[in-house]
Amino acid sequence: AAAHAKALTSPYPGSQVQRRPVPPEKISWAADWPEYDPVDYTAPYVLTNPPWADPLLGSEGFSPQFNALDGAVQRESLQGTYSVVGGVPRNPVGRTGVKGRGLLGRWGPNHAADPLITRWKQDSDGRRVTDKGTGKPILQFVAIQRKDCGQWAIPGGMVDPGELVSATLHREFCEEALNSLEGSGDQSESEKKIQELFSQEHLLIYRGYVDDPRNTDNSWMETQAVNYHDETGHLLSQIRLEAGDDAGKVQWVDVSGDCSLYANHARFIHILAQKRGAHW
Ligand code: RP5
Ligand code: MG
Ligand code: MG
Repeated sequence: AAAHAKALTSPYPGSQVQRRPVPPEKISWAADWPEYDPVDYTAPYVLTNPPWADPLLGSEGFSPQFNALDGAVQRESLQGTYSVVGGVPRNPVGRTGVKGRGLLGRWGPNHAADPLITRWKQDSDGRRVTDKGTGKPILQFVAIQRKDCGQWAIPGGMVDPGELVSATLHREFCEEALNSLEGSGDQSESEKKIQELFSQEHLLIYRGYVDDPRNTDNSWMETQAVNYHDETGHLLSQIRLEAGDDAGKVQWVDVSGDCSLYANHARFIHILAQKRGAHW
């Protein structure tokens, strides 16, 4: 797997904790480093046993089944089998300078889903806009500004235990980009349009490890980024975006190489642009 970078940044999100610096050549667990001494950090809130978090390892009655579907909790990694050393799972990409769970709830993989909602950029006459340099049409995607760090990102979120990833993608988009909760009874016109968009054919853009700043040596983010595309632009033209939940702002953003986004989301957008033949 490719190395990580955001997973090495200090301070650890939401804290003053400085990660143990990890030089690039020591990221891999295969690199010998007997004196490696990561900082132990699990956010106080995670230790209060919220329903989305695991107990401490070694707690009575907690015997997680790693590399397996553990009851409703998916502890298999999209990266393949990960090592469990002395009962503690190991980040499949490598060292991060922090042990424990940081802000993450699960030991091992923490599964998320990222809905990439796209349309072609149009001018006021409804014609597609192409980039002057590359001559390729410009794609737009729905981005949110995260409340936790102020960075722009794909409106993704965690897969609840037992939840289908397709349901997570739809739910998180509604929560973060429309500020609506589905299943609230009678469907509004816009909910129907969104329903239609999510039942259309989609494109898997990325599945695997996320280079998330919250990752630790023992807990890490993984995602499935899936593209739902409004080819004509008619489906989404009347939809009013409204930020909700952990999103502070929401807007359509032009896809380009200048995108600076949370974690390695820009990489997902790059793959998306290539798959759709869009300007980057
Ligand atoms: C990223 O964190 C994922 O790619 C996804 O966008 C997001 C999920 O976490 P929350 O938005 O729920 O904090 O790693
Ligand atoms: Mg969310
Ligand atoms: Mg989110």
